[in-house]
Amino acid sequence: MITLLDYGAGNVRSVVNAIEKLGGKIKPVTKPSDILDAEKLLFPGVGNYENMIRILTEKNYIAPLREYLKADQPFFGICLGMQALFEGSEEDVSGNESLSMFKGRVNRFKTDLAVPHIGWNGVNLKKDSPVFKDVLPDTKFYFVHSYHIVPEDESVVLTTTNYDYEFVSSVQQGNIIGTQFHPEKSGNAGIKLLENFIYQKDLRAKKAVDIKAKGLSKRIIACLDVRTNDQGDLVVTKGDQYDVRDEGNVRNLGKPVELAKRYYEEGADEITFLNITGFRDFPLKDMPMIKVLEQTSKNVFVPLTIGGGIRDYTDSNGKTYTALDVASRYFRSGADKISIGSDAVDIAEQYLKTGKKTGKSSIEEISRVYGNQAVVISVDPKRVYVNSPDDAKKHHVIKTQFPGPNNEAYCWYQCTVQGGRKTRDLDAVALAKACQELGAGEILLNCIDKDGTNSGFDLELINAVRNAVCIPVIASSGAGCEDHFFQVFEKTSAQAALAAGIFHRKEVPIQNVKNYLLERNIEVRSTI
Ligand code: 1PR
Repeated sequence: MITLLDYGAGNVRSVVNAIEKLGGKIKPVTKPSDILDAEKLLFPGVGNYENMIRILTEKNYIAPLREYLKADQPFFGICLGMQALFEGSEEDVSGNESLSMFKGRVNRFKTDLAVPHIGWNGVNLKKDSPVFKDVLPDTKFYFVHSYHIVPEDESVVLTTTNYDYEFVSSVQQGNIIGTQFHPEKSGNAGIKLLENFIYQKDLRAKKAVDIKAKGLSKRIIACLDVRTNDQGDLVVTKGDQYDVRDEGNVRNLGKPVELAKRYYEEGADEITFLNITGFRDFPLKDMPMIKVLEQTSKNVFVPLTIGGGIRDYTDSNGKTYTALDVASRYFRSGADKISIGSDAVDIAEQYLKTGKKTGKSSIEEISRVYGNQAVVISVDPKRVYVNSPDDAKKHHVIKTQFPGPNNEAYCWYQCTVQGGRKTRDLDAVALAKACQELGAGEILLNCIDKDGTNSGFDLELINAVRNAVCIPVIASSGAGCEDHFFQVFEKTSAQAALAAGIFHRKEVPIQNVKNYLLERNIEVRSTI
């Protein structure tokens, strides 16, 4: 019996699914005394530190948690659930009192590398802990965070991880364990860790060790564009430059839940669902997408992103739902990140016009509650060719190696909304920068000209956006063979590459992409 401390901010469904898959039973904490009654306590924390401490305080959980920890009862804190063990965080401007079990604080990454630190990274093991029993030394785990702990007492360090510098990625003292990474999102290795926590009788580490690991991987993401076809079935489809119809019919490349499971088993590092007609309908009415997430998260233990239709909405009865309501529903259904497309363009335009943050946009509200790392901006740009930068003075113009139809030597990338149906007077670089300032944590960078063409990623676009922001960029659109992934990682600093068509049509297995990259010394997570 595992007692689960869910304070209501974030995706705990994956943790629950993982425990249940392992044969464990979950008892949720509903009142302070449940904490003291726990045999083993699991505390997954996602989102914003200040928000977490505020809720723990309001619910009167701080005192019983301290008592439980002081008694050295089995405890597993994940991400914020581990950070809460320390004395406070830079993320908490109000300076609330934390659990203060361990001396030390939580600081923001100080690095020129992309923050949040998102992706699969190795852990250098410092203690021979039963929690790591049968977990291979060169395993990678999934991280997603902008802050890391800085313990004062080195003896609590269980693992460290390298991201520009070495930071502490997990701690253990007696039966109290905390990881910065997410075991519930770390595939088989993470599930093994949770299994050890559940079933090992004695969790205490026996001796010190010093096992070194490799660094952060480039991520390979499988993307599923989902919509209802003319027969009313929810299908995975794929467009040619966003046109998903073939001889008038919506292409049907499979069922979302089945395909997602297949990609997980084949080694995808993340899975993204895009509800491509979400801009038309209210997504909370579109229950199939919620079911897709719920069912997928039962068997898929890597991060799940969902996009399409995330915006404020007023229904026919005049009831208003905020984008935060929509996102919350998706997080509760198993999503780890939400992706905003059309609404981000409106928000950025408004922000660039007024120069003011309203605090009320979907980007700001969702990142405030769930953290920046949970907010992805999906950009759908098209090339606009010009003869000279003077022809598009307002925009970020680049000199292109691929001149336009009339031999134009320059281009800029025009943002579109509603799946490329409407264009706006805003360029992709300006959009990405504005969204980063408003609190977005990652950019999913599509390119309509390249999408579905199998001709390779638009490296010029990726470099332009990547050089303008410090949040991670996912390169998307155009992958046609293994070498295109190598090119994108060799010639740009994109942190991840996403593909759809080649995976759906089984033209290139995910593992072939990874092998190809490994042979060329690009760090990726190997799943064999
Ligand atoms: O605007 O917030 O409702 O979100 C709608 C979302 O749906 C956006 O993320 C937008 O990119 C996406 N979308 C809308 N229409 C289409 C379409 O194809 N007709 N799909 C669409 C965009 C982009 C990728 C694609 C990759 C890789 N698809 O997911 O699958 O580019 O493709 P490839 O490897 O086959 O080249 P909102």
